[in-house]
Amino acid sequence: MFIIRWILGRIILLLNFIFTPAKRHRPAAEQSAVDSQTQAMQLYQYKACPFCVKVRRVMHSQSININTIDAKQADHKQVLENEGGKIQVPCLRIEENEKVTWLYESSAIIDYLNERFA
Ligand SMILES: N[C@@H](CCC(=O)N[C@@H](CS)C(=O)NCC(=O)O)C(=O)O
Repeated sequence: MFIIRWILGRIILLLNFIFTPAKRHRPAAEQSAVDSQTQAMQLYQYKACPFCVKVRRVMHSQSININTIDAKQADHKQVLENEGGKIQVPCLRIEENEKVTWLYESSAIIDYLNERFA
């Protein structure tokens, strides 16, 4: 089972690489405004998870630069479970006005990013 999942994961990464979407180019000032907002965000994810790849593709195509956190690492997984509420990726951690929101579900994350930055 592990080996099948591993192979599928590599195929997803390969296809993602081959069909990398074009990147949006914003004027420098606009991009820097977006970057300053996304500094307060972190994407908890697995490298080869198809739902995470889906979110990363939107981030790439919209030039949304969000720090990614490898939730396979025990310490990060613990934080995700303790603070987010469950171990499921992708999960977007958003820190705003000293309030932290953990947004689960790839479609909800994509809708949120599109609404804010697309
Ligand atoms: N409906 C969710 C599905 C996410 C999902 O199933 N993620 C898997 C990884 S591909 C997961 O987090 N599994 C829990 C685990 O690996 O512990 C979404 O679209 O984000």
